[in-house]
Amino acid sequence: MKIESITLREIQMPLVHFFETSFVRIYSRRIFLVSVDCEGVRGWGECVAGEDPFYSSEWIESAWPTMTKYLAPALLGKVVSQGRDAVALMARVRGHRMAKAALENALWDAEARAKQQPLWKLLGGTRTEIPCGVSIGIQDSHEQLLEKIETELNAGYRRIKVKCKPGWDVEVFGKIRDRWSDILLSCDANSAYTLEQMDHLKKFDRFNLLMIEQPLWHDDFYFHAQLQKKLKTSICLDEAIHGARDAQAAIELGACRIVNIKVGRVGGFSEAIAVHNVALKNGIPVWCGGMLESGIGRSHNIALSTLKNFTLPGDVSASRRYWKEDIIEPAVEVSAQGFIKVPETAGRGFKIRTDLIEKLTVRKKILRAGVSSAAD
Ligand code: OSB
Ligand code: MG
Repeated sequence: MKIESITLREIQMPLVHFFETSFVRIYSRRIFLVSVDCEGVRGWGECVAGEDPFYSSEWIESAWPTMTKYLAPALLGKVVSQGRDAVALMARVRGHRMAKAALENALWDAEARAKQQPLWKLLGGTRTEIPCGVSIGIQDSHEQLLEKIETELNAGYRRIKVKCKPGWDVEVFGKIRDRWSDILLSCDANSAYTLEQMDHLKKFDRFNLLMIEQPLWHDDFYFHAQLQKKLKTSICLDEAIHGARDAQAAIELGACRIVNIKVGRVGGFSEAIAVHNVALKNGIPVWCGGMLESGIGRSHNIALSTLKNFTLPGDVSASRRYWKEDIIEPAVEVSAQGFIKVPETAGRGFKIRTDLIEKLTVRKKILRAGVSSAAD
């Protein structure tokens, strides 16, 4: 596949309901899409960087120029036989994993199309349906949160994860457990606590949580390992795991018993598979995290979730929970039993709604092999 051109776009999509974590509340997503054209085959990828550098140092305004100035030029004009080849071509750039992932994944998407194979098979997946959970943000009131949980349980979701922070934690868990004593329940702190709050964090053990996700600093394993020794509840790392070596180090240190894999956070499908394999070898279950993706990133998350060690329900849920209209067809749907059926068709398995994307586009740049472009 010769990489002839790369198109970058920003589309803006309002969320059906605001999403609040311990670090920000957002009402709308600025979504960064890339498409790569390789001799008549087009692959799509989504850069999951946020609106602000709050979840990670990467954000949409760092990803865009990194892509135009370094990553796209490293790929344009090159001939690759598989998506995986993008990794070496972009290796000179340090970090910027979400930007790299968008391009690498777009090439896997193209490769699957070119080989007339489902993307998930190309990734080495085996599952025909994937179990789904939901991530529920911090709400304006406890009542509003309980109502949301009820709606999602009625829709069939198999695990409820609630965002938490000091002041929105044990009281909330208590109210949830009073009403639903035996559902699979977990929490995600997005680094809202420090080790000084050890005694407080120990209270989480009363609620039979499946896990507590990234309670401490975003870049730490060492102190998570100290905390894990004192907690009955399993720690799951999200922010701190940037690749397979991190996963191995964290697991060997005892910093977590579960790993959240986000393909953007680790830099693309190749590294996501490597993290999955390290966890599998060490008997650590994984699940697929989400970044409020449009249908393109969502379809890639579905494909990734078909790998063997994705044994826990992920944060991959129906399009309608986020968007009035998704940019893929059909939209992602979840069965009444809480599963997404994995598409059997070649490629990502969902069609792109090109007209809708065009309508939502607020910024677009086409980069071609052999044509140098001024940075913007
Ligand atoms: O920590 O998992 C997280 C969204 C944005 C940033 C970080 C996180 C999240 C989510 C949303 O929890 C999961 C989803 O896409 O539904
Ligand atoms: Mg998380």
